[in-house]
This record gives sequence, C-alpha cells and structure tokens, in this order.
Amino acid sequence: MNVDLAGLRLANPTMLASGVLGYTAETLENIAENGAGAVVTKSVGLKPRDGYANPTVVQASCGLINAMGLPNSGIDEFAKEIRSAKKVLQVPLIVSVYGFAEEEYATVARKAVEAGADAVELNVSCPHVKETGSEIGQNPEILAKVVMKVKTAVAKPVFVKLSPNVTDIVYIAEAAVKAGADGLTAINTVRAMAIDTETTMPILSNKRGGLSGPAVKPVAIRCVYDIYERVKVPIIGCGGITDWRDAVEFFLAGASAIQIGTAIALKRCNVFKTVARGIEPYLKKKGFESVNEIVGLSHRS
Ligand code: RRO
Repeated sequence: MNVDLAGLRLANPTMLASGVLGYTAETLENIAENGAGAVVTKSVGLKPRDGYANPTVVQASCGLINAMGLPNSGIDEFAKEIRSAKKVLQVPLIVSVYGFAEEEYATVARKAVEAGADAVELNVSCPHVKETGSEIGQNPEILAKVVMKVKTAVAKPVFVKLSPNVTDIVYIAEAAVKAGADGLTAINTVRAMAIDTETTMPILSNKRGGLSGPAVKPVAIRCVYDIYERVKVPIIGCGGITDWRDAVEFFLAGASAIQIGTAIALKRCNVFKTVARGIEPYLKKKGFESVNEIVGLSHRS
C-alpha cells in the first residue's frame, strides 16, 4: 500500500483533501489517526480572511455545493498550527497555499515549509474567489510563473491542484509540469449553484459555489485519465471518492494516490481506513502486489 509521491512516502494512498477539517493541528491529527496516509490543510494565504457570510454550504442531490470564500487565519498565525501538527503527526503534512500574485504564493509556501510543511499544494483552482484560484489556474502563462516562483522559494515537493472549470485541463496540466510542478491534484470543485424555490433566491450568500462529492466523480476520473496520457509526474485523484471501488477507479485512470474530502461530511472520518482496507483485498484477489501496479492500468490497449 506504500506510495511515493515525488519523494513523499505515504504508508497508504489515501489523503485528506484540502478544505475539510484541515484548519487545526488537532483535526489533522484526528484524520491521520483515522488512517489517512497524508493530510492537506485548508488553503492559507498571506493575510487573514473572514470568508463569505452564511450560508456557505448547501447539500445537492449527490454532493455538496460550497462557497466558503477562503476563510483562513493567514500564514503567520497558521504557522503555529503547522508547528504543532508536525510535533504529533506520523504522516506527511501538505500545506495548501493560495495567493493573489506569484510573490504571495512564494512567500506563503516558504513560510509554510519553514514551519515544517513536507510539501505544498498550490490552490490555483478555487472556483469562486476573484483574482486567485481560477484566474490563475485557467491561464497557463500566469500559472507557470506562480509554479516557477514557488519552486525557487522552497526545496520541498510542489503539487498543483487543477480546476475542472477549463476548456482543456491537459493543456493547463502540461503548463504546470513544464514550469516544475512535482505532482498534480485533479480536481477542485465544479462551478455550481442552487436556488431555493420558496425564497426564489440563490441559497449560497455568494450565489455561485463549487460542487464536490459523488456527482463530480466521473468528471474527475475523465480529468485524471486525460492528464495521465500526457504527463509523467504523479497525479493525485480527488473528487467524489466515498469507498474503495472509487479509489481503485482513480488508480486505474492514472492516479498514484487519492484525496477524500466530502465523504468525511457525508460519511465519517474513518472513511480513510475503510477505503484502504478495501483496496488491499482487491489487489490480492487480482494478483497484484502493490497499488503502483494498477496505476494507469486502464490505458493499456
Ligand atoms: O474556500 C472555498 O470557498 C473553496 C476553495 Br479555497 C476551493 O479551492 N474550492 C472550493 O470549492 N471552495
């Protein structure tokens, strides 16, 4: 069940996705104790942000739509959580970083690594916060500058979390890898909204949000499959994984590891253990000796 992600050793291929319970050392430790092979924090920027007013989350038929608006305490305050988390965590700690300019990404990433982050994941794909996220992740030139700047600022693996809200995710993935990304996370949430038929108004205070959960899994599988055909760096699959079969589907598409987020809200924290425990017998039954042997297996002709 061991996997190697650009030099990061994971005891099993399940990871906590950014945005869910990744705010404090305690919750990160709790997720690791529940079996996650690595944890990713909520995205953190240079300065504190309140995020949007409630409602920030609404349940859809097959998932959740959120528009949190990047609430975070800012890297200087959050560095304390990183340091505390590093004292207790037995698994790699990846800090999700956002910025409004390439220098900001680099400064936050450097401070995160100085505080103990084992890697950073660049959030260039938040679907609804202006001037960060998608504006960067939809533009290959700006994205390349961000990645290059961060790569010169830190000596730890740099992962880039991609948006599905683009015409061609492969084109963006290739730009990130060419600029030096050590791995790619696919995908962030899909732009979505919900309207209340009683009030006749959009439910989220921000109106538009990002859809996650089982509804987006087929979209995420297609993204991983397409990216795998064109890039050599490890891909971390993310989007709608709730059980071991979902995870296996992502490996077969080309993911080397998977992230779980919404299933924690819809199911329970022990989803990491149940997913990992399901993968092992599947590998055995099929005659494989490791997860690595099935990464990208669906691409063979
Ligand atoms: O905080 C958010 O509203 C948010 C972020 Br940063 C993100 O990357 N994806 C998302 O669905 N919500």
